[in-house]
Amino acid sequence: MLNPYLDIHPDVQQALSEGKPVVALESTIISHGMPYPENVETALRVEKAVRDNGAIPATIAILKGRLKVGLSEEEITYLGQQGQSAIKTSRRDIPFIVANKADGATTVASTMILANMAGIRVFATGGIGGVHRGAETSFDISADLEELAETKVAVVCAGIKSILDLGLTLEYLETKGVPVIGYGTETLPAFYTRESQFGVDYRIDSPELIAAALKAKWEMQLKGGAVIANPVPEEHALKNEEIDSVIDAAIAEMDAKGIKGKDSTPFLLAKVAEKTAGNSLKANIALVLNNAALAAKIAVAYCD
Ligand code: PSU
Ligand code: MN
Repeated sequence: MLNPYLDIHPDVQQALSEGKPVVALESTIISHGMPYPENVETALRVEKAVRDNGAIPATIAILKGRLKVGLSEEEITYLGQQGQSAIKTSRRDIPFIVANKADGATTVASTMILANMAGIRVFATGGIGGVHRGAETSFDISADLEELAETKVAVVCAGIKSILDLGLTLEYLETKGVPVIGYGTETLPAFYTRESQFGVDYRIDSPELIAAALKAKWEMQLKGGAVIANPVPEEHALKNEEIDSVIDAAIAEMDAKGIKGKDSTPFLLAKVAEKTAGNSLKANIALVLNNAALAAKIAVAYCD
């Protein structure tokens, strides 16, 4: 590999050299998205779900300034124990984490960048960043959306968490030419819930057809990624009433405390987790596993 900053795990490197399917996984979800020790357990189960569905997992992070594509169990545990003290690393942060030889947990945007450096095309996570509520005055729009516009990686997620403005996020993605595919659904899932009032661009029910669309997009040199929205499994979905008031209160508290910039999303994620206790964490774990399995199937189809 020509990139002197990049360490690709040997299992991942071997799969890539042989043209076998690989699925990228992010690490902010481990450090900032879930509490320890559930975060480590989940990260390891997610890797297993990728393997069980025929692909090789590559969890991505920055450790001691090295860009890591594929982590060992020890490295995942280390990152999980750091929790919120790991540095949340998006596109703008990468070179500084590297220069400082620091540890960085990668967001969707930076995970896409590192996956692309390694040549990985499919990525599974829980939820992506988006346009925040009130963005018309705060300008808070996640760098994830810009990355989806630029970088050739497909992101499998459970839709968009309603800490965000779903409608504005869809408008932004449309402007940037990023397709939003609903896997087996006509409406955009909202992370904890299977449905929202918004439609997806394309409903596709087969991983093979999703892979074919991605291949067509990239073979004709269209830049950018795709969002594949996979609803949370029915038995773990929460009720709107359960989650809406919690999110509204979390946003009010965030505004009152003047929290903004890169701290907004972690604050909201932590508040929602705290206020909904067990059920939201169960849903979160179930949907990430479900996304890992789908991403592996898409990666397998993409390599065929
Ligand atoms: N949304 C979620 N769960 C998450 C995140 C977002 O439902 O874990 C994390 C992801 O790592 C995502 C990041 O890339 O937050 C977005 O942060 P920001 O809004 O600051 O760009
Ligand atoms: Mn932001």
